[in-house]
Amino acid sequence: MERYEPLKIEQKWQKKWEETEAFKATEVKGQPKVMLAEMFPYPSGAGLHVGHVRNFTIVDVLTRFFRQQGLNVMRPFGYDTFGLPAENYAIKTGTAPQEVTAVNITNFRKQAKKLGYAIDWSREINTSDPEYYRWTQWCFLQLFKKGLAYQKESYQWWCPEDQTVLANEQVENGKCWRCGHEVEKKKMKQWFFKITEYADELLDEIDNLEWPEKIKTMQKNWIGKSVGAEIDFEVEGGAPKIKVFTTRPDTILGATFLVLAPEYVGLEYIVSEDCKDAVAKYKAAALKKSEIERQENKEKTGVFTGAYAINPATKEKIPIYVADYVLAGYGTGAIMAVPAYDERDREFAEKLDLPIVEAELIDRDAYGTPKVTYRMRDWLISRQRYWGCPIPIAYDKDGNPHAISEDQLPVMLPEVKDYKPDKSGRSALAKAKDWLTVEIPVKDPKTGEVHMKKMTRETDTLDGYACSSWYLWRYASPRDDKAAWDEKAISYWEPLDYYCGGDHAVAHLLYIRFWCKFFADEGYLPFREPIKRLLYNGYINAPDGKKMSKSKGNVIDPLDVINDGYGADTLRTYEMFIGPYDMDAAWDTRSVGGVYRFLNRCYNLCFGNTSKVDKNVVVRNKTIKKVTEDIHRYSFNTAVAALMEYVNELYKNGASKEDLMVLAKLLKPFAPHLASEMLEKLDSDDEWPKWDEKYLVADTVELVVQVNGKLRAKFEIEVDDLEDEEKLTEMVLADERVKKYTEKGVKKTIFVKKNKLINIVV
Ligand code: ANZ
Repeated sequence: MERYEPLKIEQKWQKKWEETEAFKATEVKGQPKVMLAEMFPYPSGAGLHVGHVRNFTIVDVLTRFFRQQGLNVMRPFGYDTFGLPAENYAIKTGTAPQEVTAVNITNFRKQAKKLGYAIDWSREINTSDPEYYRWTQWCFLQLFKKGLAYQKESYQWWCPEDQTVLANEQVENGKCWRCGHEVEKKKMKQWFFKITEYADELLDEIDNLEWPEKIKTMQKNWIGKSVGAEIDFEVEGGAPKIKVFTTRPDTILGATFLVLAPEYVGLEYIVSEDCKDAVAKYKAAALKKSEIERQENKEKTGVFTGAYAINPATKEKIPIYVADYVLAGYGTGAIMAVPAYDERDREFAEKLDLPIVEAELIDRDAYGTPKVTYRMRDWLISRQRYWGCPIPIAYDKDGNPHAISEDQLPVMLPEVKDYKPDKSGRSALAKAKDWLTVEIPVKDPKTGEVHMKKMTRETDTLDGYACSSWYLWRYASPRDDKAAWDEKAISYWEPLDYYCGGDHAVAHLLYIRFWCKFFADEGYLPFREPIKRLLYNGYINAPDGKKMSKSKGNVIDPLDVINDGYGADTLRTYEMFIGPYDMDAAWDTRSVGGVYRFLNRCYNLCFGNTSKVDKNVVVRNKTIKKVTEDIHRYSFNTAVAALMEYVNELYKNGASKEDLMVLAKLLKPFAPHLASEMLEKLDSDDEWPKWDEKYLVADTVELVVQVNGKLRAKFEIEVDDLEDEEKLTEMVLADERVKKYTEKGVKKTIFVKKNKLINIVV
């Protein structure tokens, strides 16, 4: 008999699948479909890591399972390629991100193929491909036309040393990641998507999704709907009124001071002359803190503005403070402080020795206009970075933004040599002088005539999340050059049935829902929720339980596992066996060996002698049922465990051809190469087997009987009978096999239920 040689078998089947385009998906009217996808990866230079393998294999197990059940299945693949890592690499090395990305994609594809995924490779997409981002730009323009992409001043991290804007992740402890200089916030005009327009719908429809509860809760908290009121406070000396947002208008009698965010618009009209310096100093310090820091439960700080407001309920004069625990972007950026009822206000009052008044509660509507507020803000999408999708906008000489016309798309990302943003805070696109000027058709509002007008292009690029907010729809018709997605194809395949990932609970998963609702409203999509079911997988940690990281030197490279001779089937099966899919798990090299031995046993059983008698019909049917139901409830680890038990039984009793066919079919989603090899040997198709209930009526267990400690007989009994000691003892003592050892008379019987054992002492 030949030996199990995974690498040989895997190469053979991968070649076959490639040549026959085995996983190409086409619409078949009337045939039920399933579409599955993982959150597409960023193709880093390091290649696939064990986390990718877990994520992709979950999708693949389901893909193959549904294929074997006769459904029309689509499992596409793509790459999320724009973003900072490639750009940072480009800045450091001067290599074009386009080049690096192409190399990394080639490597990722090669590695994914080595894992034997049932991917329809004709549907591969890449967000930095002009044929793709042309349609990202089209999407932007639709939002722009409807006023849902707009510009507004906003604070950005700014490094005064490098003279450049920084992304959040480039700020480390308040310092620039590159030069270490302290960063500050600078006000700049930025582009936003108006996601808040859909806040209510995004919130209301969460409960209908088949998503993990924890993700649903995170989205709800992120949207953060608050029902409260706005109340106006007059300011002494004639400065404009201060509007506060409160969820507790009924506590107004206890409002003993007001607090404004340091960025409060109009602060300068409120602050008195002698407090100006102190306030300015405080504001400068506050701008250096992130919002997260400001919300942390640290000691409260703040300064007096020198001004007073009138509490409309008590008519009392109350002082106005500035403090960074009040955020500029929430509510109105101003609060009435009620230290008797609000914890943060109490801390602040105690620190600054301000009055705390336990006043009675009054009617909520007495002074307040009802107001609903959301924690979610509009989505800031402009980046002063090179490696992103160019925003299809140009400015006239007065600085007004105009849409690039759709037939001028894509706005190609220009080639430059130096990828660093320049000193004006603009991205490296500003250095492409030839590219900057463009002529676009503009309609004269009076005559209606269209003229070509010279304009200057936008040099900001889009946040990468914009590129990933519609990619699932591109999968329906990835080579379409007439539209972002084809109406017919998308109504057949989508919404997506299964989506798997372990990140982006609120960002990506909220943005894609927002775009879906918008494009449904525009008539481009026939559904309002893009993802039916979400599987949120856990992380794989190093053997010591710590996060894998290059610096700790504890990274396991999945390709090493394959190339060490274990093969992809072992790697895949192991990563499904490692634990419940949604829990973090630590890598265990010994257990990899265990899975490898299990696959060897499968191979040896199949290529060894088969038994002519069918002794395993009960366990076979039970295994079919268990594996089927386990995969349906995503319990992949217990499905693999059931297969291992099944193989143990087959070893004990001998395996019939039927037993082996079932084994190979059930194994195929996990170890597709080996299973294909087995099915070929058995001359069998891979149709998912069905179980016959008649073999599963009662659950039975084995009862062991000893006489004076020696094993004398075994009984197959129903599980429920373990509860009836008398009945069991009676049955055992009456059995011929036992009787011949107990003729001298039974002294006593000992029943150990836990071990399913009866010991008879004679
Ligand atoms: C008076 C009051 C009394 C408040 C009381 C609460 C309890 P949620 O529920 O999260 O929406 N607030 C309003 N705007 C704020 C801002 N920009 N930054 C920080 N805090 C702000 O919280 C709403 C409450 O948070 C509001 O109601 C306000 O304090 C504060 F017993 O007003 B409350």
